[in-house]
Amino acid sequence: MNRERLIETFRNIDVKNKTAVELYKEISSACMNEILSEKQKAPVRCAYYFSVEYLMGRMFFNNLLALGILDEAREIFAKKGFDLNTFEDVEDAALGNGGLGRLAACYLDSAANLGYPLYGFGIRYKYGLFRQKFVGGEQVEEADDWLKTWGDPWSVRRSDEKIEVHFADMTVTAVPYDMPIYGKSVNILRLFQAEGDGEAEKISEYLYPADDCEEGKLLRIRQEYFFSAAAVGQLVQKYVKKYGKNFEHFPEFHVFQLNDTHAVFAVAEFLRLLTKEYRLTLPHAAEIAKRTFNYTNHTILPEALECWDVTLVEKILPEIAQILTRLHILAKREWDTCGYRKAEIEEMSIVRGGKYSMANVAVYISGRVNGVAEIHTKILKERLFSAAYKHAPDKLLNVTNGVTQRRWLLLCNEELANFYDIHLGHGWRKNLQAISEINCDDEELLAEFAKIKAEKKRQLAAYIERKEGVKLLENAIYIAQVKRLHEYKRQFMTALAILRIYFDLKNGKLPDFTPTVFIFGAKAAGSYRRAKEIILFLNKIAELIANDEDVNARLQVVFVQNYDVSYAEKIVAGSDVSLQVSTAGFEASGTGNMKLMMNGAVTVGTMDGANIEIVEEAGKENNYIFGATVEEINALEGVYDPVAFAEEHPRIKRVTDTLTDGTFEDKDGKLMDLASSLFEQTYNRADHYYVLYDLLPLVEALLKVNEEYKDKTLFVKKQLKNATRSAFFSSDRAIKTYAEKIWKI
Ligand code: 26Q
Repeated sequence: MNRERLIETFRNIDVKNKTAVELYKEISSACMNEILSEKQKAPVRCAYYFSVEYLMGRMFFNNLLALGILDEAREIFAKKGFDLNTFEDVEDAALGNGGLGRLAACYLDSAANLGYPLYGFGIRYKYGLFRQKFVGGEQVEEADDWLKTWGDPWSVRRSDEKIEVHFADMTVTAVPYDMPIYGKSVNILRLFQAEGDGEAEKISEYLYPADDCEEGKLLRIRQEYFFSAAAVGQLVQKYVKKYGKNFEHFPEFHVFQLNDTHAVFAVAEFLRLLTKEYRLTLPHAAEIAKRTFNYTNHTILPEALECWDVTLVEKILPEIAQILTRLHILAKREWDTCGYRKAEIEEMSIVRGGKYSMANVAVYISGRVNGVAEIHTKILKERLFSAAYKHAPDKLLNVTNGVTQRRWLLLCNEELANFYDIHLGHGWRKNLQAISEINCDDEELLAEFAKIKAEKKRQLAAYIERKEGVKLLENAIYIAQVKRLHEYKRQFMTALAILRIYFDLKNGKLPDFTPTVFIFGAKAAGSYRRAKEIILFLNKIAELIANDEDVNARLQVVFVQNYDVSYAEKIVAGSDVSLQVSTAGFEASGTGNMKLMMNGAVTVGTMDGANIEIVEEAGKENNYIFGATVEEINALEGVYDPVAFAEEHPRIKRVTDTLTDGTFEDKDGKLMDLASSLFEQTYNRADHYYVLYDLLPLVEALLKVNEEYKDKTLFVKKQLKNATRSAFFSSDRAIKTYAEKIWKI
């Protein structure tokens, strides 16, 4: 890319009489021209990332940063009287639900920046993750028409590379849109759009807003097969053109990474092509697939493990169903000859109870299967995939997640980046590990860091005031819990903890309480009733506290609307404390925890997911760990009685009573339902996620934070320790691990 030429183009752009949208398109196109002019050596061996979600966020600032031209562009346009920050209104590319989709985006960023040939495949949804509004405290969803206003200047439509995908009842054209990912190498995210008659186009219309829960099966299967088949079809076609029909060498040039089971149909399509079109035997084709595919698991929640009815798949994809059933028989035969026990074979089977277990397909065919944090991988080995692990221990490995410091530090916290520049030079920008050399005992550095945090908090408060019309308390501790809304993430427990603190404040039990603001951001899947009730409950608590003169100068709750990547950028930079309070064993990793840490928030968290590794790096003494461990949770199973537990603990009962005693208006019984989730067997056991069990320990941890925060130097030191010990959680480290241990690229 020719920097001088791009700067010249910027200088020549006339800003007068142009709308922001016109300017956005013009500047973006100028950058795209440079990016696309880059000559790429075609690498021999490439990795391909198959993901049904990519939560890219806003591309503009990220791309200008990658081009090394962001500061200069700001200056050039400022001189012309145009503030580039205007583009903070550009909509996010929100083609993902949460962690798994954002992880894919971070990984693409890191691979390009490190020069690894990693290409992404996915779906170009017309509507991304819904936009969220609150009406009367309740979530209302609106379609995310993300292309409408600002368009998509960062992608190129490639009609010349379209490919047909066949279903029993329709044929769909998959048209690629290529989004270059600029770095040391220019990689590509290829998203397919479904075209054809009305029914066909529906396939790429909506992102499934279901996080960890099963719904809308038929369309979901169509989506998964649609992009998997398009991607595999193209790669196989290109290979045959170049190297002929001997597939022996296919795995030397291709390595596939399945981002959870959502693209497991790629396995079936690959086998279908090799057997039906190129006449290989199934065992032979499977042997080649085994050298090509790998699988990352992101969740152990049973309701999120994809199992598709055999009859359903047979109906729209008969050949694929046939392949999967034959694969089932082949795998069984293999396990039989290798002496697997009957129970093990049952556990690992591809067809189970009339359904295809997509995870079992993935585990059988993959060379490597990985979990996303140490504890999660351990659970995969001991529970979910124990039989596979016993017979092939090397198949399972851990790659702890990471986040890109380019978006989650350089872009969102320029002030902290400058601080590192001043004290370390620029080396840390290429090798994040260098930030650990900051001396956290140096009082001047602590004072500087404290100033930066204060500034980021001020910016966050201004942003929230603009977006929500709520003025945050000043000189308060900012505590953030931002993530998808789910029972296992226990926003509900935080709500009850806040009520506990509220009552203690009212009763005069906390005379020295430091003012505290709880900031929540979360979307609930549209069909997830209980998650929506938790949002309502939190909004009611926010209102109760805001209207109570006794406490509202010391305690505040704000639930921001439409939490997304861009909102996250503000919140992670402007928070003091990161809440990561999932029931131990349930959060595979978490990545928001890493983003907040990187920006110097201390963690109040359970020993779950990557929290464990976070406190290993930053020191337990610099964080606030509380609650039951996985072992303790396991021991409670069948013994724990939440009704008795609440009776024994009046401090708990007082707050759970608010759900039913008229503290809040509850005409339609939504809060009543929340109470039922704690005390009655519903679709889960009573208090399935041990909300009450960990509640008082959470309150204690929060009060400890509140106390320690008063000693500014002590607290800031903890924060700086966290920020400067976060290098391990860079996605650069994670991608290097994938490249070395799995992809061999
Ligand atoms: C399943 C069946 C049918 C329809 C949809 C789904 C479905 C959709 C989305 C299942 C799971 C998801 C998303 C899972 C996810 O985001 N998991 C998160 O992945 C992160 C990256 O590894 C982890 O950090 C989080 O801990 C994990 O929750």
